[in-house]
Amino acid sequence: MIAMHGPLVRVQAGDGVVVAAARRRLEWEGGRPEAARLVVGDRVVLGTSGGEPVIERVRPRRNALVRRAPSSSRPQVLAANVDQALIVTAARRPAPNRRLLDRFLVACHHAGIEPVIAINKADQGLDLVRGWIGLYEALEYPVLVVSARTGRDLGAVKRRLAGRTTLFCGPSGAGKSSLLNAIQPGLKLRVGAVSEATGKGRHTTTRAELLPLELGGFVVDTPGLKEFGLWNLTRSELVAAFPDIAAHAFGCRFQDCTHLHEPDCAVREAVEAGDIDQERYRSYATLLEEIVSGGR
Ligand SMILES: Nc1nc2c(ncn2[C@@H]2O[C@H](COP(=O)(O)OP(=O)(O)OP(=O)(O)O)[C@@H](O)[C@H]2O)c(=O)[nH]1
Ligand SMILES: [Mg+2]
Ligand SMILES: [Zn+2]
Repeated sequence: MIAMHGPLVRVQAGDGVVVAAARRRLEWEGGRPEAARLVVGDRVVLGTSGGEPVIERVRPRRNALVRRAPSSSRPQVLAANVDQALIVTAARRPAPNRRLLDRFLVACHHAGIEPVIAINKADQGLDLVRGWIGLYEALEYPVLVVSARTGRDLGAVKRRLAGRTTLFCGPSGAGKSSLLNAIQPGLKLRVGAVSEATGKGRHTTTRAELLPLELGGFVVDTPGLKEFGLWNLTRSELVAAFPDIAAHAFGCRFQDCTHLHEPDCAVREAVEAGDIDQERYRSYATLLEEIVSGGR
């Protein structure tokens, strides 16, 4: 499935594209998923009704990147059936947001989607990111430092994309669409300037869309996200998604230690000793509190 256009759905069928309506009662093979609405990346079975193409069934999802829809208690699926997610962050404008980056990393881990961190706009200078790139590399997340404007290291991005389906995600204005245009100018995706007043993007891309690459493979360009609330994670799944925290958790006195306030907590000791990065620990603590309070 390529994109939703109100009631109509654009579907890649072989080499061609078909515009189809979805049956009112879609059949979800393998059972209804948590968020039973078609999303970009869904694999569907087409039939016809009155001579017009219709979507009859949806294949089981191999994976899905899900967040809590803003100010609601419902899940929102960003895309399904992707091989990897390229989490795009600007080097300076909009200001890099470690908390949001960690949220994306946790959600990818939970969904079983391989994350790749892309620091775009390297031409703006790397002083705001230099201090922590090595930390993420040490956690074995690939980090690409690139520039859609100057073309810096776009070859590395292309090698990552070739032959795979990649979700481009990150805040508005980070340059997701610009990177895709730089890689494949024929895409002609709309891009929008970062606001001078707020330093934020202007939500230029308004719907997720699956795009075929000349290199082979597909990308999903998505609208920038301001928030990423976790959906349906347990405490232990959260710890598992923080390899740096998980590596120390076995040393805590209490087996069910939350690493927030218990005595003899090996995680907090490691933070104090500088063995766990403070910002990573803050991300963990924020997300844990969100889980405990039910996501509000
Ligand atoms: N200096 C510099 N500016 C860039 C670079 N890449 C993108 N930009 C600019 O950043 C602004 C935002 O780019 P977009 O590609 O629209 O960002 P986006 O992430 O797709 O944003 P949304 O669609 O709103 O989520 C545009 O003005 C781009 O020209 C870069 O490598 N260097
Ligand atoms: Mg865009
Ligand atoms: Zn602990």
